[in-house]
Amino acid sequence: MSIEDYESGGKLLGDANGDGFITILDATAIQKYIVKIPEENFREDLADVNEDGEINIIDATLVQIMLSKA
Ligand SMILES: [Ca+2]
Ligand SMILES: [Ca+2]
Repeated sequence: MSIEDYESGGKLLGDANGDGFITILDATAIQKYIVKIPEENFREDLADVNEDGEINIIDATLVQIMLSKA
């Protein structure tokens, strides 16, 4: 997905740091969130990639899978 998708209202799931792109930084942001290291601009709604209501290592792994397919 592109920044245009994001701005048109589509949620860019996985964009945990809210910069409009899915990168390894988003997986890192989720991992930091899990161990309770504060992350600036962390987007809890976007970090829950599988939308199960919890932010955990599965979501970080899903971001990494998205990256590996890109
Ligand atoms: Ca991002
Ligand atoms: Ca989740």
